[in-house]
Amino acid sequence: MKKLGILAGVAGLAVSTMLLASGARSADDAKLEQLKQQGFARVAIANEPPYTAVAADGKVSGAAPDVAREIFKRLGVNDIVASISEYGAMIPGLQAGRFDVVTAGLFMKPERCAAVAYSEPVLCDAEAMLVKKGNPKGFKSYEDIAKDSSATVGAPGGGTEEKLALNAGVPRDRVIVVPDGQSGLKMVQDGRIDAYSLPVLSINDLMKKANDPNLEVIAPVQGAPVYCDGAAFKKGDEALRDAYDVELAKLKKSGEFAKIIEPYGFSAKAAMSTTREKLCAAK
Ligand code: 6CS
Repeated sequence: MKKLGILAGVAGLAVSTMLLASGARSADDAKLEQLKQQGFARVAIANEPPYTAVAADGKVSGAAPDVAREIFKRLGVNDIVASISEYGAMIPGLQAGRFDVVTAGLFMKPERCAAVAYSEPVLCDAEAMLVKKGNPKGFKSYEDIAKDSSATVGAPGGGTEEKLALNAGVPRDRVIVVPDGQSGLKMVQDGRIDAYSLPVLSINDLMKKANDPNLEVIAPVQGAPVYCDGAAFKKGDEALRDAYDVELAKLKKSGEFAKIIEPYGFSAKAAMSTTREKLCAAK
């Protein structure tokens, strides 16, 4: 048995030596080393301003990618390359290795926390609904929509608002999956849905750009929690997540975190006043 132990020790030493030679401090850092070699981190986004945005020339911005770009730069990963994904496809895509991390405003909830390795909180927001001017059906909550058998609400597929509406008792056939903000806006304007639900800052961004006096924002949606996202890493990449968190904490402490997210309308204080542990435990 002693001989086996010596052999295992020698093999382990060989692996560590190879990794140390490559600059990794441990086998766990292999993912970070791989991203450094790759020269970029592949991030999943939704193109939902001000969380995430892709300009006509392909430039990626938004509070979540901007924080990620800065942190990866400090980790020695020079850039990020973004892919647009539906919220409901982000975690499966991460688990399948299509992305290295989700930086999209993917809100922390227990079921998601069980599926990915979240960073500490980054972007926090309440929920909102876009309705016709005057709020003709008097919506204040998802329960109000559930109670009105003629009412329909649009929301992102696999998104938090879809789940909130279903959990509030809105039947499946009255919760309409909407692919993106522009479609949701148009569907409300055309009367094809009675309400379109996204986080407050996303709805406000749509409203501002639409400049349509026949629309109204209901915010916050009564009874809906304030959520916060984090960067979501694949289970098994906790060492990369931990390295990300070290740099995120430095950004928060130095005030640079606020400088990045607050011009988009987000509150640094809100993200700094809670933790992944609390958000992942929230009912
Ligand atoms: O985390 C989510 O599911 C939600 N987050 C954002 C930023 N927009 C909509 C989405 O449903």
